[in-house]
Amino acid sequence: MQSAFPKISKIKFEGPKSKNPLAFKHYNASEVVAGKTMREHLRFAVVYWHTFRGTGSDPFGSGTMLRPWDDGTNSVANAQNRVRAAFEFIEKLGAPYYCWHDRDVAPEGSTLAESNKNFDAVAKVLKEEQKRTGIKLLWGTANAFSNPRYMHGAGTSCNADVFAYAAAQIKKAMEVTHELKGEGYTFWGGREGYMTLLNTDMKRELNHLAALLHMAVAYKKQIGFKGQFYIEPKPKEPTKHQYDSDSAACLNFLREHGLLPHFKLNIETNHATLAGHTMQHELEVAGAAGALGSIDANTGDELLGWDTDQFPTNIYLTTYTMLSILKYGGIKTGGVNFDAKVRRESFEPIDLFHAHIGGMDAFARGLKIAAAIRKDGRLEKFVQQRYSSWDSGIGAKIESGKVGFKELEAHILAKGEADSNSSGRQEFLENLINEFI
Ligand code: XLS
Ligand code: NI
Ligand code: NI
Repeated sequence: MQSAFPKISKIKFEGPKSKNPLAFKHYNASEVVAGKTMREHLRFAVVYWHTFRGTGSDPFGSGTMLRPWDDGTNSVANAQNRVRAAFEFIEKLGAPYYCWHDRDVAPEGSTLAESNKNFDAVAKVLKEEQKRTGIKLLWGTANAFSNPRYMHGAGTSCNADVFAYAAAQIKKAMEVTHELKGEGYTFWGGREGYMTLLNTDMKRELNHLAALLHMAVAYKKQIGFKGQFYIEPKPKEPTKHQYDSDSAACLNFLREHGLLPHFKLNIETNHATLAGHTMQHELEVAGAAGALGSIDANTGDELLGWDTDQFPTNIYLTTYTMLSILKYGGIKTGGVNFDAKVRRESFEPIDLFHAHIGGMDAFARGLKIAAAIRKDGRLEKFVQQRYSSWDSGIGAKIESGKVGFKELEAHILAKGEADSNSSGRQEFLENLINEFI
């Protein structure tokens, strides 16, 4: 196959003074920050769906993307060719990982058997390219939402046959993930929610979703797949309400159904926005529960209000994201996965490089800034100090469960009034963050 990006060579780190749009200004893979290389901290992943299957179509117009390596057909041969183009891109970019949905990499057939056969034929090439380049699969997932059969959902469909189909499709996607040594497997509930409660038995649907995930856990054991399972919160779109609406809802669902030990969360920035939260909020909710697994790094446009999946370039966003990630011990099995797409107007192949380089540099800066804030220690010390009344005396007794209402009443009766409060110093802290940006 001819080169898909003949005019572009391996993207290099040239430092902050470089004016070369095809060079990293901040992402220096081998540079050590807070005890680990940037490569180890950030574990960047390229998504197959937006980057290699995105056409640029929107509800008002057809595709715009120029992708010379793609013959536009739905053939297996074209899908295999596309794999080579994808790996050339990822290799030149220098991202260590990629992610896919089953139906992004291989065309769906007219039966499940045919789809599985197509998938195997393309997976063979994925395996060859992984071997050739050393690029690894961060996670795989099944697209159980695009085909019309999934109109009512997959695991939460009112149609039991559709549930069975989804299970079969997920089974195969897990097998291929395992075969390609994927480090994880993600569940995003594409249409697991409702459009109207008038036709919905919510309790039954949620029980079915839990049953599907329990089957996945059991099958994972059976095939010896050791990768991490993730569930990806999103509040709406395409449905009016998705059951996995945010980190807290996912954690509650997993806990209620005895699934929490088997899952971590894959948190996406634009989904946090749609849920009316910040990314930092979602990361903190997951982190506090020991369930921070991976991130889908993108950003939305707050004036548009849908999942626009833009590349992240906002340094405050990446700084706050990395502050929370470092606080909870860094990314372990997951990665910084660019679930993001170039704009419809950015239709040339080179735009894919600009987009990813910008996202990687923004995260490298966020990492460096967050590490510097942590090293400085003032922020952490402030928070410690703010809670110091819990370190001894009555606070320590409450935390260790040694006292109840009666003892607390006696404590306050003896003092007459609570000790005075101190300022939250929000403005001081915001200024402190700006010192580092
Ligand atoms: C859609 C989701 C999806 C998942 C993978 O909004 O972000 O792309 O990441 O199914
Ligand atoms: Ni996502
Ligand atoms: Ni999304």
